Amino acid sequence: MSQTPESKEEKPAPAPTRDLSKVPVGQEQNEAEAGIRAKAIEAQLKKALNVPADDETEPSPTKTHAFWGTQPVPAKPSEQVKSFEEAHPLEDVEEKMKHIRKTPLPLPQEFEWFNLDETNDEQLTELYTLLRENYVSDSDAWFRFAYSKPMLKWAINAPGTVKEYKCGVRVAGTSTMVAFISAVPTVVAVGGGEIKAVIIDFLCVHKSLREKRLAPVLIKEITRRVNLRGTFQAVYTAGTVIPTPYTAAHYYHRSISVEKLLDVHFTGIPKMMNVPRLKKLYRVEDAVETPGWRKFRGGDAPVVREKLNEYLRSNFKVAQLFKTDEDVIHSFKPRPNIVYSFVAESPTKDIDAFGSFYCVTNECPKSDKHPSIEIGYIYYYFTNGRVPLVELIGNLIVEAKKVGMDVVNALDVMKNKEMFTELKFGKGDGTLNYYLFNFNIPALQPEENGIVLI
Ligand code: MYA
Repeated sequence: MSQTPESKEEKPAPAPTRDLSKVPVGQEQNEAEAGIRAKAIEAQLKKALNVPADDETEPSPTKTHAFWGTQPVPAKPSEQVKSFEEAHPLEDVEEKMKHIRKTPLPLPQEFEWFNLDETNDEQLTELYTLLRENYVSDSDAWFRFAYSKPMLKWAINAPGTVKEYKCGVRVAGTSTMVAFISAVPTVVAVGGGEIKAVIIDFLCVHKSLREKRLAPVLIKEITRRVNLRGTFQAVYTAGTVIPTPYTAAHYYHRSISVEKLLDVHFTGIPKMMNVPRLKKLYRVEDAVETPGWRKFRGGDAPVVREKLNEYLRSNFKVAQLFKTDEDVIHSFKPRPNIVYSFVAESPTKDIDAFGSFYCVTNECPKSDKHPSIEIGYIYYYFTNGRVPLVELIGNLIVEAKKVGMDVVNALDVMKNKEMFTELKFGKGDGTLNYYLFNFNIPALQPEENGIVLI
């Protein structure tokens, strides 16, 4: 089956990505509440970071990235190596070890560091609220991510993570959280080798504290904490372009709840189309027909781990690896409204294919018809060929509809491009940049990238 001209014409409305660069930065009412002395704080943050205060700064072309210019990342694309044989860390670990600061970076006196305890509901609610009100939305504010509390708990609590990796900043002596960054340990296959790394996620600064150089303090502090535990590389994604992405992936969207997506302006009606025709186009089967298709179970972990790692290693130049069964169970054991995973078993009980998606609610503050839409994101998968990729992802769309997803999103990473046309995914306008910290690798095409972050 090929994509119809009508669906090609469909132009999805801006979908949420991690790009916050377009969102207005406000000095809002909470500023007064938090008792923020903006200018003084900015100066103190700059001092903590060793960034000169404005009045001390000489205009200079190198100021473009006052922070990133000091970090172990390629400053620009021309500094990226050209082949994996040349791939290398940018900082010498032994040298670095000698200079790791033992105490947290100083914060302005109004604020203090704290390690978020996600088992404490009050603290989890603080994180949920911070992110809901200050994390990522699209440029027109039609959509904003609202990671649920159970989703956050799952995402920041991968095996091997430690309390210092859930790094919060709050107003001193209160529970008011104003910033956050998290790390979870992982292993990344790079070229033929592997590196121990952390995934950095959920960097967020309250809107009232934006552009005061707090983000670099958070990044330096999490780097310090991760270094102290003997890890010197990280992987992360952002909508924003900073020095220097190793690839840039694009979002594709597969409509399920056609009318709802139109109502909230997630999609529009393409020329020569009407609602009944769109509904017919995007109709989804009620059940999966692949023989042996069933939910992933904990007992599948050893086989899924082995086959998934092999698939990721052999098909992509950079990929996340799952080193233990515990990692696989944590990442893929089905959890309602968080993550769903399935396998296709052969008659001889071999696992021939595996697929998963995770769920994020997107609130629609401007819609008077629907408060939110549910988005399923294609996550990790493998198939040995008995179940073609189109069938595997098609099955995930059926499962996504069964659990109430309104749309399925996928990046053009892994082999996803091979199924977009047949499964009627349309290109959105979101771009997600991928980065490695302290490891210089060549620039890649998105389809050479085997990493999907939450
Ligand atoms: S991506 C999601 C990021 N979060 C959001 O988009 C949520 C909404 N936005 C905000 O909360 C703020 O705008 C943020 C910036 C916090 C993003 N990644 O404090 P500032 C640089 C890295 O004055 P603010 C995710 O979670 C910017 O270029 N750097 O700015 C992965 C400038 O540096 P330079 C960023 O707007 C995060 C400096 O910050 C980002 O108030 C991976 C300005 O600081 C960004 N997304 O706050 C983090 N946006 O002058 C890196 C701006 O040099 C991890 N900047 O251009 C690195 C690995 C660390 C661990 C290593 C272990 C070994």
